[in-house]
Amino acid sequence: MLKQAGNTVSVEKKEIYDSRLTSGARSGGSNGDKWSQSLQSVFELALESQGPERTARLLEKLAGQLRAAPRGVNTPYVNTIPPEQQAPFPGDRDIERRIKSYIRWNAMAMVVKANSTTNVGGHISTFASSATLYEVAFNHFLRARTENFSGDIVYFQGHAAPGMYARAFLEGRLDEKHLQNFRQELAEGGGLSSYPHPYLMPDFWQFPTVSMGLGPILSLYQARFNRYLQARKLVNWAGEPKVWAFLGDGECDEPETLGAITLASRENLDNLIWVINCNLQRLDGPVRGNGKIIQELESAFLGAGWNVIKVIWGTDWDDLLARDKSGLLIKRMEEAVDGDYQKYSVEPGSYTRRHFFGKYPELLELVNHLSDEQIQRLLRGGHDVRKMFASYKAAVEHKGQPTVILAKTIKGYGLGEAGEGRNITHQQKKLNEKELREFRERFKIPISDDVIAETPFFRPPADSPEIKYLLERRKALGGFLPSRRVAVTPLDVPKLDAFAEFFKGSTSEASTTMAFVRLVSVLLRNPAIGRQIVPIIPDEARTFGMDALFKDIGIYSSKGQLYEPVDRASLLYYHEAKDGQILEEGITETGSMASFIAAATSYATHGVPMVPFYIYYSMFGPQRVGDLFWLAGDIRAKGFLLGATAGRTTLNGEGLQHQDGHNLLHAASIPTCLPYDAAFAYELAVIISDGLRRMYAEGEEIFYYIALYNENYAMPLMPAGVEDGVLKGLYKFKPGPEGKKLKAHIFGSGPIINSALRAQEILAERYDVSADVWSVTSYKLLRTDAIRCQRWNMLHPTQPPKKSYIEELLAKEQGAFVAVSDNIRTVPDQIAPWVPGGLFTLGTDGFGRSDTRARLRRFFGVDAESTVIATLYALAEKNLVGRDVVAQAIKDLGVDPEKMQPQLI
Ligand SMILES: Cc1ncc(C[n+]2csc(CCOP(=O)(O)OP(=O)(O)O)c2C)c(N)n1
Ligand SMILES: [Mg+2]
Repeated sequence: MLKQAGNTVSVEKKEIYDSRLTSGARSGGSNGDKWSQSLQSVFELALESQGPERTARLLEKLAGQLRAAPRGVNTPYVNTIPPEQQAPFPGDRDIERRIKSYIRWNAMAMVVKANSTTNVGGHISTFASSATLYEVAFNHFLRARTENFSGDIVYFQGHAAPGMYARAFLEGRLDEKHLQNFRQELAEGGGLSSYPHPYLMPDFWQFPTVSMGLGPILSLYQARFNRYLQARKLVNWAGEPKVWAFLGDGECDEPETLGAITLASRENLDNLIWVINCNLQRLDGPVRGNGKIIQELESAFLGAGWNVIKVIWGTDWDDLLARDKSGLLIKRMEEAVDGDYQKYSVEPGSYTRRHFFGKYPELLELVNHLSDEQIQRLLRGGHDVRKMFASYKAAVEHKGQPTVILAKTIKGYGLGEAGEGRNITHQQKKLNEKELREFRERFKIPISDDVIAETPFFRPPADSPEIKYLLERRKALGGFLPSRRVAVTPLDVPKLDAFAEFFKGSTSEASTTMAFVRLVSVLLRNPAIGRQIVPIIPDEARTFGMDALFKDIGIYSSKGQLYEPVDRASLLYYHEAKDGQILEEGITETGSMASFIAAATSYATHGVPMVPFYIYYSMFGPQRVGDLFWLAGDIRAKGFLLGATAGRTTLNGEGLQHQDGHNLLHAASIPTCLPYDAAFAYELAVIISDGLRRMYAEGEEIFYYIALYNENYAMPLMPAGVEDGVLKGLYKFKPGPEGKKLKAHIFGSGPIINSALRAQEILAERYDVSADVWSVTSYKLLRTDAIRCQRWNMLHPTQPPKKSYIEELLAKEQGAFVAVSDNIRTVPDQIAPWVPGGLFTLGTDGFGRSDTRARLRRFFGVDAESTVIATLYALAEKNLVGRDVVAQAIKDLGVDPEKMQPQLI
């Protein structure tokens, strides 16, 4: 029975496949018609013999069974495009094969060479499996930027980088020296970066991809951002660029890869094409040894509403499938798991004959005419240029949905015993002479025996048919790829006086978040750059008081607003519009960050500078999606990141998971990021105004991280001449009173500067101490400047030493220095080595808790009283006051010396 049932299933699948062959209809074509005719006649018979009521009951019962029946979302394990619907391949297959073989060789040679003298690593087998996927795309589809066209956007799989370099070598864009120095970037003359890194190769790479999952999610949001630019008429493209992402099947394990795919179908992103190289292996072994990654991905993508094109079998299989009348071949294809297929790629043809075809005698007969050698060479779809061309063509022509191409390949294809299909192949970096000879023979590389051991690079002469063909193809497609070009007109950014209202101070209380929202509204109204502003929010606009912007500038929605919003009558209604300016991303920090990056690189990608302001819960910033923050540095992003509701004690009620006291440190670790911790509205205005100048007028490829807080207090008037200090990271905000016995200095940042200011009063009134209060806007910038000077001094020991900004500024200051921060102590400690006589730091180390700000600040020891005690203690440490004074202050100020430790370990 079971066997019969199995057969029935496979025969049905065979019928479906056959029907595709004959009618091409995905739904089953004529086969479907037969079924519908049969059901119709049974229905009519029932109606006639049983009457309408009983027929209705019978049908209801059947419908009930249908609802309960399990329904998968898979099509048979064969190519989606049947042979007769396949677009013919327009290229010269022989020349393209030779070009591809040379690229294969050079890609392998650069890794092998590098590892013959160094241990710098590299990957051979990823590109070996995807060479055809890339070559067909390069020769026929990927369009570069030209005067009239913005250029397709291509995310290359990071580990396939050697293949891209090897192609650029044939194109004459790179020379032997570059290839020789693969992964040796510090060698004389420079070298090639391991993976796509725009920071390291700014004229070549556009998009970093090697942290798995980031390329895919960036590509999704990039495709959507392209639509946003068009909807807002910020670009005027003759044709819409396609966004292509090449990724690995193992990479699909990353939540970033699959986690946002419904965005693409929801937004009808038919400008997006993913090519997943299903070589069935990842780093350690099979991706789904016990299952089928292609089928698993197919159901995920079909379920998510994508157009799915499977390219599983090469042309050789078409004949076998056509001749198999029993449906057994498809049944066998479906029975075998990926672990089996990997084994077939490693074993000789005789093994596949015995174990794959041999399971059913009919299948053995089907391949009787093939030698073992021919069986072994039966191509997988991803290695067949004709199949790949047809799938790409179908993808670029598909309307209304994004497309994913699932191409089956063999990892390490062509490496033979050196790694083809082997579990070790991902790490294979060396080939012995025998293996090199085999590789050469297989791909017919004209390299002689006497030099083969040196793995020389091979480039045919410039006038060879191969080079001419390759250059002609790229010319027809607009030029070379990958290629990064920055040709952008500077923006006419507002001068500082445009922000005058923020310098006046206010008696009414406000938070820095409120000041920021106000500042964005000012910028949005600016005639020169208002339209370039891109506010990005992950479902927190109301938290930050940004809902006021909804009505003014609208929330971007490709569908406009199809419903009457419930709050339509109110002033601040939820206003979605086709040309809306706000990107309201929903609850996805990853997606929001991907949007930020698309906007932040628009100056390079499209030559259209955009000014993103991405505001989010500070805790869910760098620590949540730190790898994307890091990537923002590599990709040379420009824009503003606003870590709102920062501060371990300032955001008080939300407790441990929300209270951020350390993301400034994460941000500080990114080389191109300027982290600022602003205390006052005018600081914010000075920082943002200068950021606009540096990034969009001067063209610096940097970005800003600004901590914003939600504590309300009166915003002071800007003291004269502090702009430079605000930008450099430190300035004296309020000197202590004259005529006191003792001198001290308190560094404060963000709202905690108010602890310093109250401590200043107490110290003066009760302890005869004049404490200057300084605002520290950026510990990182002070530190980097100091390190730069220190390093120069070390390397130029006999020359007059340079002094950093902080050293200059504090040189003449006397007394004790204390820092108080709503962040962990490591944040202020960054500058300790350059503070005269050392720095005593108060911070919020340990987990946060829910309570009032007052109690939290006492608990962590960052309130005014704790700051007074710390200042007296720092003075006592210098023997400037007696320890009894400190003991008395602890009593006077009511601080419990035995209170709980916030940080236990
Ligand atoms: C986020 C992240 N985790 C881990 C790695 C290490 N790593 C590099 S390649 C690789 C396997 C990739 O497999 P797959 O995506 O199938 O690509 P293939 O090389 O097979 O084409 C892993 C785990 C990485 N680069 N990024
Ligand atoms: Mg793989």
